[in-house]
Amino acid sequence: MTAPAINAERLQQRLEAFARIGATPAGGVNRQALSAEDRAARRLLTELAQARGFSVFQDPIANLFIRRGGHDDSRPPLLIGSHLDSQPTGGRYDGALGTLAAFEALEALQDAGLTSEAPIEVVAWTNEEGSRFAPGVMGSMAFAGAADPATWQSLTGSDGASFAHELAATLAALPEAAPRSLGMPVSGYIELHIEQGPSLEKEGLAVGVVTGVQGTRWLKVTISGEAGHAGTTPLPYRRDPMVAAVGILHQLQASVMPSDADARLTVGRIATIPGSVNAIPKAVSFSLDIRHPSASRLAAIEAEVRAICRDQCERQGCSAEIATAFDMPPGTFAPAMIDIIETAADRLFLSSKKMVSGAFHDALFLSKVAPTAMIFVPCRDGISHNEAEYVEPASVRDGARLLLEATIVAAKELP
Ligand code: HGY
Ligand code: MN
Ligand code: MN
Repeated sequence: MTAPAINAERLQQRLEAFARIGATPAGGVNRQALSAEDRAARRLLTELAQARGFSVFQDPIANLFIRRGGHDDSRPPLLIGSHLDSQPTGGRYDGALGTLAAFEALEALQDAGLTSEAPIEVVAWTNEEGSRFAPGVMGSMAFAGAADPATWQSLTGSDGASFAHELAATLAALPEAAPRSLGMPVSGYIELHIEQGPSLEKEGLAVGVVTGVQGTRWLKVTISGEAGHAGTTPLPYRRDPMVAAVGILHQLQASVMPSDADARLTVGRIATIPGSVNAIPKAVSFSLDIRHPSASRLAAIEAEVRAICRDQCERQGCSAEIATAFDMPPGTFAPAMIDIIETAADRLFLSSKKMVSGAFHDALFLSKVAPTAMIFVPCRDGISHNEAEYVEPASVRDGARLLLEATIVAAKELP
């Protein structure tokens, strides 16, 4: 079966409609996991699915599935999709593009009166970002059996919300979605996503054929010292956790990072307790997001972080507590699925290159249970996790065309 045309116009309108859910004044979206905005986006997708006669399911971690049957419904479904949750000041394409392009693929097949061999299911994974509730990729991790959602029930969000409460509210908000148990056999998974980096745009390439994902580790560092008076406490008498924290971060950025061009370190959050202008803090906490394509280097960087924390704390008479909030080892995708995507890109005359993803994705956990790979499209200046995130309509169209083309082949060829 050759792929029918996707309706680029309709997809663009869908992207705009979803961008209005959680829209921020600067043109981005704030649609954090399991929030009212996330629930609104899930509802809209469910209503679009019901209007098409597709069936809708939800599993216990609120992963949302939209199913269109195939010629042989006894076969495990091919999953295509991404996520609908966003960063607090996120862009309108991160996650939404892959989810809505997957839905467009189902619509295009239906409009053309074509039926895939295996059934196809569009999936919106719960809490890919991990920003409100850590860790990220919760839905796909649980689906792949790599984590037990019961361990997350007592989590509190960055906004103080209860994970259990927000999950229950999200599940209850979609009674139309038939409940489904966690995990199921899947014939394959393809995810379309923006690159969130500059290389495709710089090299003038239409798409990226993603062969794997680098590793990610999130640490929460809490430095404890002694609270004191800002005016009366001479410096030598202080045990100031902020001085230790600044020493740690300076040493990491000045010595550890420059020694390894493939390493990435980000401090996205820092807080002091009690947070009073005129009191030496009792404690300082900060997040560390560490990335590397190599698992051994990731472990080595974490060991360096721990050694530097010990050393800087000793100098300041402070102590450090380091908790691992997320540990996602690097992974590689299935050659069979990579090949399906690459040959489909050639068939569509879309210039492409193979590449590893700098961002983590739900696809990494799906790759543990089914042949999986990803498609990237360029985004302007490689900007993402930023309200200015933008994708040219031509790239939206190319990514969706390639997703549909590869989906039809995978739904036929994968067992
Ligand atoms: O942080 C990440 O890599 C993903 O974009 N959430
Ligand atoms: Mn994403
Ligand atoms: Mn993201």
